[in-house]
Amino acid sequence: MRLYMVPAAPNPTKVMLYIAEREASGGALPIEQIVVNTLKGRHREPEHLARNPFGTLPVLELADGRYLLESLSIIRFLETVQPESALVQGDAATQALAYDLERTVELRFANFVGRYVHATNSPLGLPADPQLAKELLGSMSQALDYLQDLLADGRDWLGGEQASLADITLQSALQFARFAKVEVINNHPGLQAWDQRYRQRPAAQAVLRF
Ligand SMILES: N[C@@H](CCC(=O)N[C@@H](CS)C(=O)NCC(=O)O)C(=O)O
Repeated sequence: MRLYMVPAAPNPTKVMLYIAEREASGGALPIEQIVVNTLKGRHREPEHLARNPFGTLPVLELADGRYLLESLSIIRFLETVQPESALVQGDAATQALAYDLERTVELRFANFVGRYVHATNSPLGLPADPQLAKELLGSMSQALDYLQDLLADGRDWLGGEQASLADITLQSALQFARFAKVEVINNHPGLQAWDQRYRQRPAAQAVLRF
């Protein structure tokens, strides 16, 4: 299998951190990782569009040549195809809660961070939009309060004792903000502490560049 990705971009990082977490817990996944340089526009070239007509990353090429185009589907596939040491464990409700929390982080925070970065200090050179940036900061604040409240009982990770998909998605978004030198958790000391903790994990040390 091949993972087409680009370091520091949030959705590819989500899959890269997931793979590294699996490897750190002894579940090595045989996946070659290939960089598609978005800053040079390689994701818009025919070679990548043949894999994914939408031009986005990550893309996972399966052993039979088919492609998965969505980060969470890629993770779901890797959970299923090699279930020993899967990251999401437990009964149906526990597993559903893990995916639920990941979706909350993605849809109520990470999505806004991506747009906020491009509205303030876009790595792609997009024009700044201060009004939109202000609205996006407002949109992410409820999720930040919610995530910080989860940690208030002293747990290390968003879902409890074990780092989970939600932690991976949160860190992927925060790395993107650091990459663009944009601050999004400065009013949330509990999340800042979580951020320092997560970045010490072997998976984080192996994957994160910023
Ligand atoms: N929903 C997709 C989003 C993929 C996505 O938007 N990837 C970004 C990088 S984080 C990308 O490829 N952007 C380049 C573009 O849209 O042209 C996923 O979760 O994989």
